[in-house]
Amino acid sequence: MAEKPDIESSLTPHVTYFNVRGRAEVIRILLEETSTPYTERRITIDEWPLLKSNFTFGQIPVYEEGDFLLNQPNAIYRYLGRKFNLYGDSTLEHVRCDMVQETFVDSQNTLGGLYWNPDFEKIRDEFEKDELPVLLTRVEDLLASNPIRSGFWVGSRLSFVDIIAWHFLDYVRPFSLQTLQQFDKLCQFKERIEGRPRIKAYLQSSRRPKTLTVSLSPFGGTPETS
Ligand SMILES: N[C@@H](CCC(=O)N[C@@H](CS)C(=O)NCC(=O)O)C(=O)O
Repeated sequence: MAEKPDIESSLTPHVTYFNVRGRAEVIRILLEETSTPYTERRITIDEWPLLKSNFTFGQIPVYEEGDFLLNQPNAIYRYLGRKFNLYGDSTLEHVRCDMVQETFVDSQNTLGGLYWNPDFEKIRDEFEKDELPVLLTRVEDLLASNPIRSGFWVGSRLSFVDIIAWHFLDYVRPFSLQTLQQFDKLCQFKERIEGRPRIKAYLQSSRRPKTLTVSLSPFGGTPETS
């Protein structure tokens, strides 16, 4: 007897987040790349204080398929990797996806911490000169360590961590394009991902939020980052 699927895969995903790229952007791009229709609720920063307590962890993004509800963005990304068969082709590739994902959790936290630091303007130059090149060197070395050398982060084809990596690089771009441009392999990777037809169409569409973060952030909520 065929096993009953534990999640009804035909249900339309629904994503709740702010009207910014932030932690929902990887989710949106994975849905776009896989041509998956989805609906969204984009909460304004003014609405948020009243709505926060309605969410289990008081935080978003939240991903839903009918009654199935997921919190925690990295769990959502892994779920979509499994759902769309974008999680490597072997146990080794699967675990490399996990390792790459964790690397970008750390990298994103480093940069996110900077963007939200009230002393952002004071520490910006030093971070750009000293810390960012070290961070990007590590990240580029990790890309080069894929034994298949496919230009993807894992194995020979797209996986969900490529979208995470792309999003991180796009998060660096408005902060310091000139630093990013010193890393050829990262730039080539970034161009390849954004050249994929469905991703390209999304990036050019009005569906895409205009800023990285909400306007409360010292860096990220301004037209500089659009
Ligand atoms: N544990 C999650 C939490 C997700 C999260 O931090 N969400 C933020 C937006 S990016 C949020 O909901 N902030 C509003 C609040 O905490 O009131 C993570 O580390 O990514």
